[in-house]
Amino acid sequence: PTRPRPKIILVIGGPGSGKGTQSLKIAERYGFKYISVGELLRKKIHSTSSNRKWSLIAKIITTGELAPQETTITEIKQKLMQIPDEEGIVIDGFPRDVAQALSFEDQICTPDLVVFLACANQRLKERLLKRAEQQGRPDDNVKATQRRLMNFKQNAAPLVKYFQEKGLIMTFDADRDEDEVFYDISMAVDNKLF
Ligand code: UP5
Ligand code: MG
Repeated sequence: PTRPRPKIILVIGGPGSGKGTQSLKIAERYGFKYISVGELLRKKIHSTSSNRKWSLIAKIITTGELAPQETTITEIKQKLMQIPDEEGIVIDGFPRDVAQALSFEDQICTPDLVVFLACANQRLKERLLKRAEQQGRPDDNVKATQRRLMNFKQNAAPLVKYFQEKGLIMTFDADRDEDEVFYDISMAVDNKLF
């Protein structure tokens, strides 16, 4: 018998929409492997500090812009190769735009489900500000946060439309308590994937 195809869930949404929070809950409930693409890039930057290409990418990310698409996809591919075929996977924070979505499909696969966390801009700002006070990622400064929000605003509508036309996306109101958000996501995943 052929092996079961791994289930792949992509989680997208604005900065601070709860992608990390909800992806980890998905991973825990369904026993999926968790990949945060932002984290993947940040780790790579730390482990290759003297490398020219990666210092440039560090600068890009610190200002809130997107890393080059091919580099990002190469990193994702490498990570996926370490995961056994039969394991489900939840990918946090990818794709960021339609070009990346096309490239993912082309080079990797069609996802089984795209979870879109919809949240008001003002709420995103509040959450990022709060997190910046507690931990502070290099891109949690005021300027970079504005860029991240702007980029998201620019790219989100076409990206959501793209996945809508493929019947792959489900939108969740992420402007609620995180457990309420997850309850709805888990109902949807139960129905669509199991
Ligand atoms: N929080 C979460 N849910 C809440 C809720 N329901 N109610 C109240 N509070 C809630 O949550 C953010 C904060 O809000 C936390 O403090 C949390 O407790 C609270 P989190 O789950 O961290 O949200 P998330 O959407 O993951 O926010 P994050 O800041 O990580 O989003 P970004 O999209 O900015 O970050 P990411 O790591 O994905 O990307 C970072 C950068 O990497 C990008 O800007 C880009 O430069 C680069 N990148 C690429 O170039 N390409 C990629 O494909 C991916 C990343
Ligand atoms: Mg995150």
